[in-house]
Amino acid sequence: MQTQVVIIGGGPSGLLLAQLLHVQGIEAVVLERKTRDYVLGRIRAGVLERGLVALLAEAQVETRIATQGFPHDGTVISYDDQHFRINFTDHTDHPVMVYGQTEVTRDLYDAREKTGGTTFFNVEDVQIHNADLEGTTRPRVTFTSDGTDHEITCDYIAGCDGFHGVSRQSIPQEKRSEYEKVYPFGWLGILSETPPVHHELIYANSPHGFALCSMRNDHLSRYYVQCPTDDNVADWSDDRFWNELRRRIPPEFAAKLQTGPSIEKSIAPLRSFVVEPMQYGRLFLCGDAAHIVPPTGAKGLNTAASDVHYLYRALTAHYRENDSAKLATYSATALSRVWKAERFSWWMTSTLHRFPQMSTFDLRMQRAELEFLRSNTAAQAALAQNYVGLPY
Ligand code: FAS
Ligand code: PHB
Repeated sequence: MQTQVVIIGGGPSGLLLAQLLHVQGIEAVVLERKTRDYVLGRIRAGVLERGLVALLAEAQVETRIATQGFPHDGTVISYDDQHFRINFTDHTDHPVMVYGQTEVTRDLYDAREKTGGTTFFNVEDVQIHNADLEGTTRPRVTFTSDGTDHEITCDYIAGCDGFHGVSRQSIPQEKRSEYEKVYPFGWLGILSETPPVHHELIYANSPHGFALCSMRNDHLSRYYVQCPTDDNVADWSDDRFWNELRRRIPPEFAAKLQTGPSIEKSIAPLRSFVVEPMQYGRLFLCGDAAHIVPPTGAKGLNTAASDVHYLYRALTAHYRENDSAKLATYSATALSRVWKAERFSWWMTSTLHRFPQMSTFDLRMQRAELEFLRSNTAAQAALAQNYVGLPY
């Protein structure tokens, strides 16, 4: 089999890239380890930056988000007995869009099926060959799907297979540098068919730990509480979760909280991670295959989108204008924005969570950071610019 671009991974990165390339008349084959339904069953991100919303329009999948997405002009931040609002549109002229990653992925799969593009599901033993060879030797990807062996020869490979995929590992150890910070806590998240406690998100730093009140729509809420890394989700009854959430958010919101049975409940570990470079010969990494952020800044999915923007733009210049300069500088260009997203996610996590063994001085520094943010317009503008999305 031959194609122009093989995309390993059928999550949001891979599907968005495939759809954008299709719009430009560039052929791609997508390889996904799981089934479409399994991928759609993952509950993950909920907040889209303006850049991702624009990319979805460019990919011609903006119809549902235009009617079912919720623009948010700000967010609430609370600490101790204070809370205040950051106004995104005052500082940036842009809202963020609340629209679940599950729906983004669903829209992209629906669009992919309409294009008739080739997608292999249930793939196993994916291997990348000749990605680093220059000259006329073309890269190959071999794999099995439903018991049949396959080989695809291509021009380029996009590694969109997430943190546990094969793509990053296909870059020789001696050719890559990895940067990592593992946080001493996780997030216990639940989804409940209840009205959100507030019409905007609430990020709460409380003496009992971090909490986040989010949503998917007017009758589907998404909540998180910081928990120890070794907690077991089976030990968290719904009642225990709701009681813990209540005591971490301001009383005026806690009093309005409508609870109900959880329809999804899971614990996610938190880490910061970046691999450099994000390319090796004709293999290009996008999204979680190259970097991970703690979800506090809502940057995971959105930084995957900016990688896809840079790679799509580079591949289009190559195929449409015979200009490969952007391909050559993809890693440096993508990493420049990746590191800014890493910084913001680390800063939001450090400012809003209670770390084990925090000294009284550490606690005062955290409160001073939040006091400065509450009282300083420039500080609020900086948060707003990062949250709605730095320019591509
Ligand atoms: P993904 O991991 O989404 O997709 C990679 C795809 O590749 C998967 O479908 C996988 O099955 C497939 N794959 C893996 N290995 C393969 C192989 N060898 N061959 C073929 N396919 C292979 N971000 C936020 O902004 N907010 C959040 O609240 C948030 N919550 C999260 C919760 C969890 C538990 C996790 C794990 C992540 C969360 N994220 C969140 C980050 C998340 O949204 C990612 O940034 C986003 O899924 C990145 O998309 P992809 O790069 O496509 O990677
Ligand atoms: C979510 O709605 O899942 C969500 C929103 C904002 C975050 C993290 C997760 O920072």
